[in-house]
Amino acid sequence: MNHQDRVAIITGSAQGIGTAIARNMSAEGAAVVIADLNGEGASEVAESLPNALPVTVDTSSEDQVGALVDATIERFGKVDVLVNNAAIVPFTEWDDVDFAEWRRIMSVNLDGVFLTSRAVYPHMRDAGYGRIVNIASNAFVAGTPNLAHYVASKGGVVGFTRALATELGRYGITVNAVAPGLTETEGTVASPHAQAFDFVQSLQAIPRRAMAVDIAPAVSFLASEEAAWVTGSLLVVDGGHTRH
Ligand code: NAD
Ligand code: 4PL
Repeated sequence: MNHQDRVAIITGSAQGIGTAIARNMSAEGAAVVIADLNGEGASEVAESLPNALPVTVDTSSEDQVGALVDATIERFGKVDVLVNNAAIVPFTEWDDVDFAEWRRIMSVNLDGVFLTSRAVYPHMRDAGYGRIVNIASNAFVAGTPNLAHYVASKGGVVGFTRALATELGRYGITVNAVAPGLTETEGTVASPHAQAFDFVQSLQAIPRRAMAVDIAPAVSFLASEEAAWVTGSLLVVDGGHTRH
């Protein structure tokens, strides 16, 4: 896709799927903001790309999200694209999730999506143009085990995607979601999810392990000018695991 002269904020882009999205959109011409809790990792990714700004941010903090958008406007003058990728990917039996853990997942995975969307909105509205792409999960479709709080947070993301699409269509702003399946990233290989790759692969139509680069092109499409007539949708990118 063509992202020349576009400015994109990608949250959680210091590693994993977020980095793959940022690299892909950068290669297609976008100026990218590498926004992550891990500031050191964000700087490393940004240094490897042309026209990239690293920002240290906790997306569950309203103040820090405000500062992220201010820094983007100061450096690049606008924000065309917001990719809400930052999330915590837990692995916990549902009845071992205490309320503090439930809230922690919700605050990053769902509150964070609200806060960043709310903060970029006035800029996109005034420009009459915007693309918001939220990273959900096929675990929302499948009800995958050991992820109940995470699945609930991603269900919230899909619902918010639909509602926000309704609210923002009149301003030239589209809002869509991408649902990856189990994908090899720094996060999943370091977690109990690493044990599930072979089993999940046996459920997919395409029998190989998903990599972060497999997810990025779907995001790039929904973030493009050409995707203007697609809004409120959920694009499942999982090698045919759920066939949704
Ligand atoms: P990861 O854990 O490898 O990387 C996540 C990144 O987000 C890290 O750089 C981390 O520092 C950052 N982050 C976490 N909390 C943050 C916060 N509060 N503020 C800012 N940054 C924060 O994750 P991943 O596997 O690349 O997953 C990326 C996205 O894809 C997530 O939304 C995840 O739910 C989704 N997803 C992943 C898989 C998978 O199997 N990897 C499957 C479906 C959906
Ligand atoms: C099928 O989003 O969708 C494990 C970990 N397995 O985070 C996910 C599946 C995981 C998933 C996910």
